[in-house]
Amino acid sequence: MATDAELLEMHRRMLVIRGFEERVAALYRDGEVPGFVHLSIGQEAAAVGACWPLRPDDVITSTHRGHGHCLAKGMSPVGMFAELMGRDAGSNRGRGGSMHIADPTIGILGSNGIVAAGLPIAVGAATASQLRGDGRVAVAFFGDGAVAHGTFHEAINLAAVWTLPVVFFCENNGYAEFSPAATQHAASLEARAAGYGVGYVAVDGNDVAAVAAVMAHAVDAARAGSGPVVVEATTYRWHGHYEGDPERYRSAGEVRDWAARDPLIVHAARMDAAGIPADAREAVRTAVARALDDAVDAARRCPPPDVATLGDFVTRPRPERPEPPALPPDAPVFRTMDAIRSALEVELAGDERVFVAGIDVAAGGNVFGLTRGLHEQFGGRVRDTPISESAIVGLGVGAAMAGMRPVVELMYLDFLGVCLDQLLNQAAKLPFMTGGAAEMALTVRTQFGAGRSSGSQHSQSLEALLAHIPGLTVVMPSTPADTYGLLRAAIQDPNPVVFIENRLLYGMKGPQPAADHVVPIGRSAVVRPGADVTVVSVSRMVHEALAAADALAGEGISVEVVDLRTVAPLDLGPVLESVHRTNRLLIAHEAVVPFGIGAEIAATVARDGFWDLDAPIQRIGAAPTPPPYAPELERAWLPDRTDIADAIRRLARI
Ligand SMILES: Cc1ncc(C[n+]2csc(CCOP(=O)(O)OP(=O)(O)O)c2C)c(N)n1
Ligand SMILES: [Mg+2]
Repeated sequence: MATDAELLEMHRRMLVIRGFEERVAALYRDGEVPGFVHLSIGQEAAAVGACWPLRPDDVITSTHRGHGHCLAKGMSPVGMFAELMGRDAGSNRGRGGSMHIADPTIGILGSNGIVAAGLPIAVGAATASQLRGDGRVAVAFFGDGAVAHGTFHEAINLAAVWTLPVVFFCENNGYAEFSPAATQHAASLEARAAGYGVGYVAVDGNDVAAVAAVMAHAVDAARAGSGPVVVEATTYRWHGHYEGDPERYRSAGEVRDWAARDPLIVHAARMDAAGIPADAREAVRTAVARALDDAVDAARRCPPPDVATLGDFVTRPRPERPEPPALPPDAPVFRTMDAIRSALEVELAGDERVFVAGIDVAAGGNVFGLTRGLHEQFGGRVRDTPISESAIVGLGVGAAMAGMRPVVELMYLDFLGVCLDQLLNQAAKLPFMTGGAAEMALTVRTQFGAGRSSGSQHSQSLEALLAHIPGLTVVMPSTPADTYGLLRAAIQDPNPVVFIENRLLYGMKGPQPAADHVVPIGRSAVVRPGADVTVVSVSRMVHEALAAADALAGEGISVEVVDLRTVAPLDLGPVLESVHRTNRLLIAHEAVVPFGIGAEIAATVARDGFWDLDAPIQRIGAAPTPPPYAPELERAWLPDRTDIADAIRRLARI
């Protein structure tokens, strides 16, 4: 039973949310708040009750309708008003807005404009908590509409399999946008929870004390290690889906019924029953109103961000590192696959925050045998996941936000297609959208490689897709030593890094560097000096370019080969310097030519002063079709050393 003081505090917290959002509605109407606004007026009891038992270091993930959650978890209204007005002093430095309010320093890992995206992020934070044994619980807020999303399924299943301390808190307000819940789901949430082997509790989401009591139990149980639980709070929103919604979908009778159950009315009855005097309640109301009016005034006085800071918070500064010394000629030899395994081993051993997760990376040691033995050595820090790529990348995002350095594996680069949101909208954007507050030291290891009839869905080189996303770092090493040094740098990097290996190189041998070999990210390298033609390449194609250069040396054509090593950010300094001497440029990659990274390189080289090149810039890549299966077709599709040599000859002759 809540004490009188607790009931009064619940009352105060709900009034803060109600008053905050009423003011936001007015500010939006008057044009002081731009963008989209989704208000939760009518749902205050769910937000306050759900956060009631949380410790300051517990975490929440929220939704597009998240003002109430953030206030209930402890954010100050002034920073939120300033954010909504797009001010530099806003909670997200004016980079987030209503749908993205966050403050990771007090456990708010973000409201989210993507339905259901917060669930795997909460799972990641809970994984961090489980690995650290710090007793933190994650609460994932979501709406009834989110239950239809695949990400919901992946997140809840993973949390159940790993017995994670997460409470999945559904605010069932009866609608997803304009669609009644009955048209969206054929089974109840209770039945679904049972299907995942997860506990379920229903609660009147408009009764704050009831929600707080249910959540106290759920949070305690999760903290004690009993795994995830689903709480479904039935509630109702008074405003439209968004401000300006014509609201054609609800009946007058429905609105009347819910009016009697407004959370402030329900709680007033409880306070009446407890004998809490009216003047105490009124004093709270007056104080809240005054504080909110002051907060609006304070936010109005804040200036907008300086436009000169537009580029801030996209990428965190990387550790300054020198290029490691050249490898001695008598260095021992190792394979690319040894490089990956030993880089993971060294980072796991050296940093408690590092963990590895993915499909069959633990007991099975990865389908290519890359992680064999690491699970035996590091236990739960090397863990198998279900086949749930959104949850795999999402758990990496959430764990990174919780301060870990996750290394998650996407078995094949092509599988990007089933989890792109977590890279595109979450990992890449959260540091920016939180004004630099979100940690995102995430590494996504993956591999590709055509040439072995793996077919259209297991072969493609998709780095340009990733490099086109501001905020992502994309690394594609070509040698065992670079693989070792760059993977270590990726894991240590404060930014989200997609580390793309070429599986045809796994068995390739090369000199093994010393254990402390770390290669700086974002630096290309001249791997063969030459005078007549510059060839820029990446990953396995570097070796094809080198073979072509060898063949052409006999014909008197001297070829300089540059290995990009990192695709984003591109380091074109050595390329420009080289082209300045050779005046001829060929770019060779395994990806299809149109819209590939070759286009970006060609445009930059052309812009930066080489209009008097001796020949037009040439690009070589795969034909613009999906990767074919038949070996004959695949050979015709994929460029090789012969194609590169032919292109160089043509360039050299012009
Ligand atoms: C992945 C994705 N699909 C669609 C949308 C558009 N959209 C935003 S909110 C919403 C309805 C969500 O309903 P629910 O989960 O019940 O939350 P509520 O709005 O009721 O709080 C939709 C379809 C989106 N933002 N993200
Ligand atoms: Mg809803």
